[in-house]
Amino acid sequence: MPMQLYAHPFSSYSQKALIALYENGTPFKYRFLGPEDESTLAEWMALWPIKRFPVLVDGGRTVMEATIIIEYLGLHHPGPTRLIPEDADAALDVRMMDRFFDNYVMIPMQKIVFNSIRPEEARDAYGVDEARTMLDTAYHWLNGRMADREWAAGNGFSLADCAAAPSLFYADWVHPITEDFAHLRAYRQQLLARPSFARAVDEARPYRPLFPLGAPDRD
Ligand SMILES: N[C@@H](CCC(=O)N[C@@H](CS)C(=O)NCC(=O)O)C(=O)O
Repeated sequence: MPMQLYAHPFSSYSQKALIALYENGTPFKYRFLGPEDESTLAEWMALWPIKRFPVLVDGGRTVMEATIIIEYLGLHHPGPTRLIPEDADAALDVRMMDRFFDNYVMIPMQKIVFNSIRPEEARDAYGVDEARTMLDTAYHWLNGRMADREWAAGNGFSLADCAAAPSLFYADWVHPITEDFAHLRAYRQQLLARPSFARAVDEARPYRPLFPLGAPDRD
């Protein structure tokens, strides 16, 4: 029985895990979470009552959280692309940047998106302002960091870049990375050119009309 990934192609955290699977050509069964497949949805909700995806099932083991899924793949299904360095100290940098992208890019980006689909009276303008300020600060810091680096941490493509790719992809849609941040824009383009992420972006293309704030005509 191959591993199974409960995911949706348009979901940023699903893409993060998919990049790791595609990097290494790891075989898995895509358990597509869509409203038309109630039984897959029910299986996923039974596996993870918190109702967040992606979720990976490998034999009797259920693994939640995109970062931990990538850590699990590296331990139990390693491939030619090592996404977490063997050296423990170098691995700290990778994990630090993974946390950075989740906490300070992905979460504020999602806050802006989710706010837009709330009923008008439940919207949180203050929270959205805070999220935009956080993105501005994150862009500024990242732009400096990426001035003399190819990838977010270490010398090669890593878990940190798996987190960076979808978070910067969607963050730029909701809060544009302006021309002031040339290094960060170049890094985002480089991520888009990485075949594993390009595949995830292509698979998600049909869902762009569903983007609540309107998807731009690019990328
Ligand atoms: N911390 C989780 C976050 C996962 C997450 O928020 N996934 C989104 C899809 S991108 C989700 O499940 N959304 C469903 C919802 O908010 O109801 C991870 O790293 O995997």
